[in-house]
Amino acid sequence: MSELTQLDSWLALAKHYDEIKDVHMREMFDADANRFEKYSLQINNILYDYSKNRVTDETMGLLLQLAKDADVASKIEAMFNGEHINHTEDRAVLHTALRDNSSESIMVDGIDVLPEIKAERERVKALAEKIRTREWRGASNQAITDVVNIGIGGSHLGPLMVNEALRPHSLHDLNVHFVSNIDENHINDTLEYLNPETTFFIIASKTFTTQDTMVNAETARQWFINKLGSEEQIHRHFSAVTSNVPLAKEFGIAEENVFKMWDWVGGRYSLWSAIGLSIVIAIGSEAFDELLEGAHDVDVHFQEAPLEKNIPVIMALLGVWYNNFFDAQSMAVLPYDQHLHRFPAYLQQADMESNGKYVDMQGNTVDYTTGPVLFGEIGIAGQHAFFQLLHQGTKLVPADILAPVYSFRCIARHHRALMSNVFAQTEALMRGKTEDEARDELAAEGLTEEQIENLVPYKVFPGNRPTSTLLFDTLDPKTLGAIVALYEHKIFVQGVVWNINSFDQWGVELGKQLAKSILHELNNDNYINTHDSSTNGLINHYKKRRSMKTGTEQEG
Ligand code: G6Q
Repeated sequence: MSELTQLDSWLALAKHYDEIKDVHMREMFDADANRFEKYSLQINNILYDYSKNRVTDETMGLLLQLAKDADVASKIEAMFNGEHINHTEDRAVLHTALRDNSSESIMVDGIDVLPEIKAERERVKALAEKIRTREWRGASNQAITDVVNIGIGGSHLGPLMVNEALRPHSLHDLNVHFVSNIDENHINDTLEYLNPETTFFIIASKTFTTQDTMVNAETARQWFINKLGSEEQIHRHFSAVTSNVPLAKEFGIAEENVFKMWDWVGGRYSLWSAIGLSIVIAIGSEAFDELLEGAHDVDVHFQEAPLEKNIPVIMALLGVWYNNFFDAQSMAVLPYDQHLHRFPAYLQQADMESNGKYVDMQGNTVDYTTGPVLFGEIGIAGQHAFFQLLHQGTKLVPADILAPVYSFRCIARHHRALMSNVFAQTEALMRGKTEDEARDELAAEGLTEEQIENLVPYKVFPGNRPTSTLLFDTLDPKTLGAIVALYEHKIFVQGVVWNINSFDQWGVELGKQLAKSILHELNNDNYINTHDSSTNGLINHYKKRRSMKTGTEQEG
């Protein structure tokens, strides 16, 4: 049995769960007029309301005791101190250093990394500003109108999410595109309308060996050369962000256009590094600094706030409460700000790649569940799609709701209607609708007794479905930086409680390995029998159908 499940606080939580599992949040709100004041916290202009969760003072006390027993405070210190907490890759985890403008030095393996971080950031800003101000000239002395970021996973989702989120803060006559899929449609659809003379590519790859990115990068390079008839101008149109500088140079990218990242920055935590080049080009250096500043404010809060007032810690503990005691398998992230439409996808990687693990820090199989299945969508869209299951399904799906007090243009008619939905959903999920309430409503509509009895079961909402709400003034760069950092640290704290390494990702390797060997098998039309019957069958069917199309397939 694991140490975790033997902790007094864990055992006490299990007992407490039995006592509280049938208590309705309606009763909790009725019993305590100060529930909102008690269970809400604020950082900068972000209000975190967690009062609509199935917790009491006793629950919170036990969860905080669990955090203490799991040594959360010293683990936080270890991360910020540059200890090699990513033990399977023997690396420090210091994305926080990338947004730290106040420390005098940050040591990693005996070296102060701050000067290098700052120098690299200045290089990124210098290039970005040249492109933004049109000083940077492309092949025929034209200014850049389109930037294409080629990357995948952590080298894609963060910059994409931020670029979408900060769209109102971006230059409107400079388009930023993202290509990640090795499916040729992605790059072809993107390049189709672009002019090579005004297009600038960023090859974003920490390793510079990722198949998807390298195949797309090569296609982009060929497209550029074919269109312009020579390789000469590549240095004006291609840049790279990587920790593998030699490979980027070998690809043909001029050294002055290669930006460095470090092994202590994990891919899914890298948007703060030069991987954010596309962000700086879009929103400019000052706004990028604000993004970093917002994240840094949260870093300071995370290090200094006592556990009971520490927002990422509370977010994490609530997740543990539902995951491990209520046996909730999933969690929903529901932004009500259109510009956060890629936030659920971004967070899905951040959370599921970090905490989707069954082996603990000592190499043992855990005997408790870890990271939830995270999904989400713009809240309003979700309301007309999967919210049915949230309200009346058989599964408990705790949800985070994110919403702005005012939107960018602030058209009151739109925004008030939007916000009425935010407040209504959290209330509906919490309160539900009782049988009596449903009956009264149907009676008021003039239905007969018989009609009412037939319909009532379907009109009841059990409620007691937890939501936490992040209500922020508006989605400016600083606020976005803070929101992202809150989630990064939440994920880390959960990893600490579950005693897993949130910073490696061995689970993505097996598929990659097999794809490599299968790729060789696809290079000819011979039928194969080296796999299980399903995989053989699928591959052979593909080869048969493909050969019927011979002549249309192109090598390249
Ligand atoms: C993130 C993962 C993974 C990685 C991609 C791209 O934490 O490590 O998503 O970011 O596989 O890797 P490269 O940047 O090396 O191409």
